[in-house]
Amino acid sequence: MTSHSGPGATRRTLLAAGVAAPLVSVIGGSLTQRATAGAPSILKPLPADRFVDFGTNAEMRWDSVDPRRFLTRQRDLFVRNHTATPTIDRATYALRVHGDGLADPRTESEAHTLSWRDLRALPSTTLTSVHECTGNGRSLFATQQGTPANGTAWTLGSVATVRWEGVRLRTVLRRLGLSPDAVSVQATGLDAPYVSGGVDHGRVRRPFPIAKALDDALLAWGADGAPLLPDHGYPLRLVLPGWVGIGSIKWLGSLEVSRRELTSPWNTTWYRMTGGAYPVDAPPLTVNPVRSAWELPWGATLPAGRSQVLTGRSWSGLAPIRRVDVSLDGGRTWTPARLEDDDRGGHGHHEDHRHHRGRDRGDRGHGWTRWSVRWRRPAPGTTALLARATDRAGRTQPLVTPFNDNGYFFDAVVRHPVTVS
Ligand SMILES: Nc1nc2c(c(=O)[nH]1)N[C@H]1C(S)=C(S)[C@@H](COP(=O)(O)O)O[C@H]1N2
Ligand SMILES: [Mo]
Repeated sequence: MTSHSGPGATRRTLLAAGVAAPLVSVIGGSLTQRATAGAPSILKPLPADRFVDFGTNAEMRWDSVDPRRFLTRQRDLFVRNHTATPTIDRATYALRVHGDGLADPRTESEAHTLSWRDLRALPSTTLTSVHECTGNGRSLFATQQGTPANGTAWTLGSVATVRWEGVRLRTVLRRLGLSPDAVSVQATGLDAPYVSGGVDHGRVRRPFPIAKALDDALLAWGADGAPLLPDHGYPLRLVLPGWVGIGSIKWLGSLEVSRRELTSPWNTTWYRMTGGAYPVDAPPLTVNPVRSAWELPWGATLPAGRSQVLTGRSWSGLAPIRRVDVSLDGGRTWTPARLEDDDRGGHGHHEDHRHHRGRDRGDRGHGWTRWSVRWRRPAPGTTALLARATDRAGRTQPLVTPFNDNGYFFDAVVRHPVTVS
């Protein structure tokens, strides 16, 4: 980065040099909360042919997915809001970074502030990742296993594959200067404090290990070649590829870097396994499991006696998908599906070289894998379609997911009902 005059030049210069004098904190004037009664939590259109609207959350309808399109467009992306989408002005926005895990420790009031221009002056990269809510598939605990769980009754539509654009978090941390003793980073959103059951839990925030920060964490300002939509974190969100969606904090306001383990209710109370057969000290959830979905309406009607191609997708937070087995007769017989995407599980990595600079080649991540199967002249009747995926790390979908109170990680093979007539 070079030093030049104009707003933000001082911070850029300091970032480049890896040293920084205390900067006066400027934030707060940039944020307008939509606190008005009746104001929508989600701002983008949610047409009924593409979304199931749960109020503060909305899931993508799998029957609206175009089998020819690999990436999910932002307009089609599910929304999960604990609060309501805030309106943030990029001109006065700043990301604050503080904590004793910095080489030059900073208290909260002494935080480094990075303006939009500071951030955009950093080397940009692209990264394709599976973006998924921890509770995806939750309603199947009730409908398939007879044990209802607490929370939004998603079917399988709180998942996407997104090609994000932004700057690696490690780039930012290294330029600011990191202590070798740093162990934990806490990301906090600028949306309103989360109030539930009369308790104010403070702003949505979740800590994650420094190893993830230095591996593939991204500060994203765009997706599919456009700025983030307000509902998806404008102007800046964190992306923790492959990890539970709650880790990818939207409307990112601050990062605390610490020499001790940080906590928040989002890793001590929620987003860990409770109830069922789980121990009381089950660890916070991190990497998403393996799951699959058919690109069909739930209870679809399909034509009898006609040969037809059925499509779907499988994904894993850990690794690309290696194989997918499908059953067209409720699980009696199985056949391998034909995989449409290459073994990196994505097409994004050879689409775009414009953003690649220096040693960062971009797109180390992976997306989901599309697949298809030909159904030859099915006989009339009702049956269930099943898909069972295995990822390159060797993880396979189970037939039953052990119950937990909040319905996280439903990864069992789903029985998708269809009628042939
Ligand atoms: N600030 C903030 N970040 C957040 C949330 C939130 O409510 N507030 N929800 C989280 C959850 S639970 C998920 S699954 C993802 C959803 O991201 P999306 O709405 O862009 O799809 O954002 C995460 N980041
Ligand atoms: Mo989530």
